[in-house]
Amino acid sequence: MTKILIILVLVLGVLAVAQLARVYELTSKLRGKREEDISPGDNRMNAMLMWLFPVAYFAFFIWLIYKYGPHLLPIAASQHGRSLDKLYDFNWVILFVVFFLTNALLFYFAGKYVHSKDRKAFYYPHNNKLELLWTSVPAAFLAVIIIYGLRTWNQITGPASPDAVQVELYAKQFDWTIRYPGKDGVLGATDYRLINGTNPLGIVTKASIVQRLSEIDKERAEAMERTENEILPDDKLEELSDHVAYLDRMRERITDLRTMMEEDMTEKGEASPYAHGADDVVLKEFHLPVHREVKLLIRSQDVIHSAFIPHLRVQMNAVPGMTTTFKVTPTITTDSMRTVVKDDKFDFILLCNKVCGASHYNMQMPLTVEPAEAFDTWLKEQEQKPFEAGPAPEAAAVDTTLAAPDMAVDTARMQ
Ligand SMILES: [Cu+2]
Repeated sequence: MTKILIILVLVLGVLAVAQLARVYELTSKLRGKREEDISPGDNRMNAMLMWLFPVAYFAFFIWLIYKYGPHLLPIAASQHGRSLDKLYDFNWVILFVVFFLTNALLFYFAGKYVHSKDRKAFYYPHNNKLELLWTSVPAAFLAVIIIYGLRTWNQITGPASPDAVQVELYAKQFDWTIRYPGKDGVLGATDYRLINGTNPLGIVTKASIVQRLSEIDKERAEAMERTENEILPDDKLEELSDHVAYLDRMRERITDLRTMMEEDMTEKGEASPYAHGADDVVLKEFHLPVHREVKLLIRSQDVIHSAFIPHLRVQMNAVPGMTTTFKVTPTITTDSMRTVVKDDKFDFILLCNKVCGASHYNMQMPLTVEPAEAFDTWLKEQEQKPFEAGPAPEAAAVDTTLAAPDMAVDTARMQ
């Protein structure tokens, strides 16, 4: 209601001003003055306004910075975050100086050279020295901005050191799953065909392959039984036979994957990516060590998401079908940050920064940054309950059409 009233007042105000202008026009006509005649008084008033306007303009600008400045990015809590902020501030300083200087001069001269009958404009068509000056000075400034920017960019996007801690951020609609490499320090290979309730990232291990195959066989047997023992309409029968064909194709591909894995492991031994999945730790909790370089490996299961940790100045797309990376060294622990921002409940946060669907707004996870020793202890605790996707590898027979494997999986951790 208040809004409607404000709009009404504004509209009436505009109408009133228009009517006043009309009255002024008519009185000028009555006094025998031509409408386009501009008196020296008019000119002086305009010149004065030219000087008054920038005062209001700059005051408003400074007020905006004061009012909304604190809503820009929060304190940087990572190494590259600080250099990024320095670059950002450096650019702002240049922009502010140029903005105030050019606008101040623009309005000052507009007011100073108010029209005067006794003054004639000075004809000054060209000056090579001036041209050179106003081309080279901005060019030099731009070169500095670009070189400084590129150097910072290269530092941020350069390769991570080989002993950086590997952490995988796995995005799907609409949550994050975190994977740590376990004792061997290397993340194992993954394959989407192995994704199921207990192996949400599709980690390739002998056990997970056996489990997935047995699931497929069970599903196939159920479908076959229905086809043989139930009286079903034709379209339902067709649907079931399509499904069986799909399961057969899936089984073949997973068997191929197993062959590939076995060959790779025989050939490369410990260097094979398939040799590292069994001890990977999959969690719904996100911890990072302070002052230690971390290499984030970012993947997506369905659509494009974006991993965004504003305090760490981390942002990288999560693209289905590929792994993107971002290296970061946190510099402030969660505890120290709580003291800095004077909030006991403060947590760093991992957000999705791509509108990825209906619950995008809620695709977030708190992040705990802790001292390196505390992180190591925490990770060891998680390793005590290693992620297992099926029976122990030695129990895995090639023929998996038997009973469903014993699912000794800590599913509670996956919730
Ligand atoms: Cu998302």
